[in-house]
Amino acid sequence: MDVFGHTRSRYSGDYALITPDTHVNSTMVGWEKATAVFHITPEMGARFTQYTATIEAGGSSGLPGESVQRFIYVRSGSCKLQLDETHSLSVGGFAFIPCDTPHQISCSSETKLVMFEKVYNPHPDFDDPKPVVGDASDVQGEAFMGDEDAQLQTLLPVAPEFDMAVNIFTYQPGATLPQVEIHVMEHGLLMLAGKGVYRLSDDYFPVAENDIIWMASYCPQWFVAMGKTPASYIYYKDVNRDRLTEKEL
Ligand code: UGY
Ligand code: MN
Repeated sequence: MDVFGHTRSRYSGDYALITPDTHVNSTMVGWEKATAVFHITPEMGARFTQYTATIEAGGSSGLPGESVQRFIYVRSGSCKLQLDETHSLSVGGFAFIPCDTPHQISCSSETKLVMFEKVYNPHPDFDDPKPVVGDASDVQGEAFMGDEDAQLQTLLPVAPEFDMAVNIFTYQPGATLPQVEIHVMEHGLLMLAGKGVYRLSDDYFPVAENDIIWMASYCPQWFVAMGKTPASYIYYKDVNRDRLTEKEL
């Protein structure tokens, strides 16, 4: 008999686990032939958004709101990004678009994009960040805290003008986050491949490809990769700003 009325999805104040069976589409004003699933938003208590945008053949993006910076990562399909010039992005391609920067994403076949957006908090001592366009396969990984089996790719420059970071973490089976982390930065995360167990607060969840997680500031977190193939996830974090002068959303 089919199991019904159950899901692995959880929302628990300082974290959320969001599994694909619970996704619900929203329309997006200003976008053409496109829908979004908003996974993580301020309604949940987050200070950023994470959503999946699905653009059909012939569809295109709209602009984010005032002061909102946008990060896109191509999960499937391909697109053209009209920015300073036209960039072609395929799976693994990514772009950071500073706030209030005209741009458009257009697709000639169905394409899924991982989207992170955040209101920019300028730093008085630094100029605003410039656009970044790249491909994850060109970004060198680094052993995380000396562990070659836990490779961290930092997709955006580590520089004070950026108030957000997006990284890809890839773990060999059996590799772990070396400590239970408790920190002020919040995270939005998408499992790109593989599986493992995520500790969120005092709970432990089996997680697999396409699961999404929100971790609030100070949510205890830990991960172990399991199975026969590497586990990887892309994740957002807020960085580089004085906590007392951070603008309220
Ligand atoms: O960047 C981080 O805080 C990262 N180590 N956290 C995580 O993977 N949950
Ligand atoms: Mn962390």
